[in-house]
Amino acid sequence: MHAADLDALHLGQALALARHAIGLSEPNPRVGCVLVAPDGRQVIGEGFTQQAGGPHAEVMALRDAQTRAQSTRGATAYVTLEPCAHHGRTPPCCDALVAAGVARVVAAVGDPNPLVNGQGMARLAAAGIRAEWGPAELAEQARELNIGFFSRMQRGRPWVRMKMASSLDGRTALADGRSQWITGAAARADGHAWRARAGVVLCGVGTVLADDPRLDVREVAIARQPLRAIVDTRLQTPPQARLFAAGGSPVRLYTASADSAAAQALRERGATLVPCPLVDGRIDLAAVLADLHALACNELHLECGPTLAGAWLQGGWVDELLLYQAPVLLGPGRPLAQLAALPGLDTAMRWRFHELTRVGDDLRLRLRR
Ligand code: AOF
Ligand code: ZN
Repeated sequence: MHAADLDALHLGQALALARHAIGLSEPNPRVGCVLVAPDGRQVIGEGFTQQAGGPHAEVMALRDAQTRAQSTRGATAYVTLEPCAHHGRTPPCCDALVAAGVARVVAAVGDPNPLVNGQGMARLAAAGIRAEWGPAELAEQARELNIGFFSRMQRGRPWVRMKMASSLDGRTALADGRSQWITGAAARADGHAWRARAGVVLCGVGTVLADDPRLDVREVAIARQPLRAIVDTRLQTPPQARLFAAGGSPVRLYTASADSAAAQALRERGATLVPCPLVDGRIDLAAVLADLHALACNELHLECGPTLAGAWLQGGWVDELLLYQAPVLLGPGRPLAQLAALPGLDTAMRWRFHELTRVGDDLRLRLRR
């Protein structure tokens, strides 16, 4: 095998490791690291990012090499993100790689964190390490895996993914609101896996009143539950809602009326109330995103009814649609989103298919602008 193929192979292995950090490392990026002996072939250490505040991928891989009694002198480190050069909650990975005598580092993509951003590679080079970038297609995959982290660092807001489930004719429920179940069990479990990777799962008070959801992750094993958030302009969330059942993750309520008796009752149930400005009588979604950014949310997972879904869409805030479509026709029923009538087709909000997969008997469509 040629050296370039070996690089692609090992960086690919590092990327596979990085996927193990999904639902674990947030708000830190999902990063994987593979250490390879000077012969360029033997893998001597593997690691991926742990819980925030815990060790980064490189440190885990170096520890793994130690456990396997392998020398890291002259080794190559394949990392899916430029190693950090800053003192955050943990010391710089660059320093750990230098101290371990690593001769070469191949990174998939630069760290968009302004505290790192190029300085990691520069610091490695200054220490005499050959610091190189891997192949372009792996850069794209490493970036894609951390699309929320890149969004937070580069755009100052979370990546907004809206989950929906509909019939073939685009209905999310019968006219009377009944919606259990349009899609099958496999699609519902898949939806939970997407919840699990989010920093925050959000719905509107309409959904709370109609479905009394828990908004937690149940169908898949996870290391941490995402935060939960409700957009509730007039504070109609009942204090008895299942959201507040013991043992759940924190709940944030975005509201215009944070000082009423209702507010006090909800605070007593453990909710955090976030007063927000109104735009045309509705919570300003830009303020919601700003609050979630301040909480270091990388990926925001929306599961809204048609009114709130329409507001997110018409505000232009939705980066990705995650649409499960069941092979069923419902006739009259509720639409995916309440949208204003168009003056003509040329003004329609157009999406492109990003990924299409069959999940059980349903289709999973991922779309982006
Ligand atoms: C790496 N390897 O595996 C990850 C990195 O507060 P800290 O110390 O955990 O630092 C968090 C920052 O470190 C994070 O914002 C990102 O820039 C970088 N993440 N870096 O070298 C890793 N997860
Ligand atoms: Zn690091």
